[in-house]
Amino acid sequence: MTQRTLVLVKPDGVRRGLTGEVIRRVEAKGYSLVSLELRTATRELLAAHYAEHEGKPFYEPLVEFMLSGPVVAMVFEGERVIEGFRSLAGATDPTAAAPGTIRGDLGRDWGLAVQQNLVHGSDAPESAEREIGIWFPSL
Ligand code: DAT
Ligand code: MG
Repeated sequence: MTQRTLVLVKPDGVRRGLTGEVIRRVEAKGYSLVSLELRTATRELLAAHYAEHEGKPFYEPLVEFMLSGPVVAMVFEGERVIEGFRSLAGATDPTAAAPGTIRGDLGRDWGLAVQQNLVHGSDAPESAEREIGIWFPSL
């Protein structure tokens, strides 16, 4: 089942120069890059992107963090890429994320209000479609 997913290299990943490493891992797995853009998010865009988390304790710190610098937004395509990228990314908490994953190998727990965990990946076909529409309306 060929799918598309939205991947973001978050501001911590861009700042730390890990964009290439993230792309390398995803391409090495066999997924294809469909679209890529370096951009600075806006509050409006993030409100749509993170609508499911509105009202949670980490929501405001999450939005502030995502506004703290540019992100690299990408669409990848491949067989079961939604689940596959989540597997490459690892658990949300970088300390708990398994070694071998992007977050497990490269993410650090800074004891902050929000997990600065390097990457975002859509978690289901419906969210992938919704998120790709938000970040890449022309796709
Ligand atoms: P994921 O990014 O693994 O899909 P999520 O959708 O549950 O995780 O949350 C979105 C982001 O919000 C996550 O990447 C980091 C932050 N976050 C989630 N839960 C958190 C928590 N309990 N404490 C701090 N930050 C959290
Ligand atoms: Mg999520």
